[in-house]
Amino acid sequence: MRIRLVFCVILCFGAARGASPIVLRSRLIAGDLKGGYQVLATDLNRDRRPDLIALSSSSGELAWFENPGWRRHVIARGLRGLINVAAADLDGDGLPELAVAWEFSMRPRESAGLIGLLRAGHDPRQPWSLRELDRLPASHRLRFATVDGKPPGVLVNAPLAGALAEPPDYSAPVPLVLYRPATWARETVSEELQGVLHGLAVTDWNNDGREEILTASFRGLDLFERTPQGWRRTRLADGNPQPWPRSGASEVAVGRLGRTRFLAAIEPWHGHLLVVYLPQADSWRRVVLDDRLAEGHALETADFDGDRRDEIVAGYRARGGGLLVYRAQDGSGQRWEGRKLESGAMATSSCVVADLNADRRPDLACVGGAELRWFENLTPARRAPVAPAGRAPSRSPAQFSSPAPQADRRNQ
Ligand SMILES: [Ca+2]
Ligand SMILES: [Ca+2]
Ligand SMILES: [Ca+2]
Ligand SMILES: [Ca+2]
Repeated sequence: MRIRLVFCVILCFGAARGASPIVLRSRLIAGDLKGGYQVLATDLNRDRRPDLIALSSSSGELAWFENPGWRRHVIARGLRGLINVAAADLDGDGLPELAVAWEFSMRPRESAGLIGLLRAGHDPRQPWSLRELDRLPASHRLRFATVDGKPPGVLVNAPLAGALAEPPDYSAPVPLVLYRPATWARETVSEELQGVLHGLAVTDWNNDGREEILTASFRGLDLFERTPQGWRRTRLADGNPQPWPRSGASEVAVGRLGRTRFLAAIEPWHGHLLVVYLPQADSWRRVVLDDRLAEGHALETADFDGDRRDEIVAGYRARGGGLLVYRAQDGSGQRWEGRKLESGAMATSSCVVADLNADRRPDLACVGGAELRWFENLTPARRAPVAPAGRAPSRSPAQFSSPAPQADRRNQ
């Protein structure tokens, strides 16, 4: 299903059908990044307001921007092939430590895949100290996950592909590993995936208080759950039905429509499709929302208008780039309306949702190319639909809390 896109300087949709308009006002934080690749929200000055970390691949610079005012401080620079960062407060002092991956290459044989830990000194505005933890070729996505139910959890590392894999097919098993902060010894979660593993997300999938791992790869969407017998993999969906290497998925995110969970995906690798998966019996029904992304790379879900239905944010990098927000037209999730948020000016690589203006409602920040922007959520509060009898309401705007001091782990 191809959807019609409507351009707005300020995102304003829903007005035509009488719903509260969504207003996400774009504000430029930095316009001089070199290869802006990832944005992360976490509190780095202990004021309980999330600050923003921007990772620039071309310059190998990690900088943080102090909220509000967005004053810039360099954490580290000159990290060649810098590709990912994740935050967790490992020592409980209220200030996150940062795991980073650098020496990345799209050719795993040429990638040392360094993993390191950055710690602030007594002033986080000064450069941080870096300690190397591991080398695993093509290390690419890092997330902290409370797989045992206790913070700060473990560090999950998903390399892009196996050490001996060669483009364009990358036909080799790709490892999924983790490190426990006590020793940082590498543990294998799985070697069952193959090809390119591009998307990594963590979520408490089964509501047991422990986080599970979701991946998006040439094989599709997979769930990894820790059991007494070890890690168990479940294939949730095959992703794009085209042949390898156009198979599978590139990004994955979890959203909710009331109490109904859905999955959002960008397919295939760096793909042109935005897809949602809706639950049906024991499987997931695939609905293509848009086929006009160009190198889709950023994916987030958040309830911006407070109707207890998550919207989907998708960003792409090629053809000048773009950033879109999609809203479900009803609780079934079968019909969505998408609008452009940035009119092609931003080659979006990564977005993150966090309450950046301390009004207890989600805002958005995105990075790509030279730009880091935040989008202030100025949407009027919208009455949530009445939940069916016996069903508890999902998260409301008033319940939305900032991720400080822990990082917002979604879609880094
Ligand atoms: Ca702060
Ligand atoms: Ca700390
Ligand atoms: Ca909503
Ligand atoms: Ca807010």
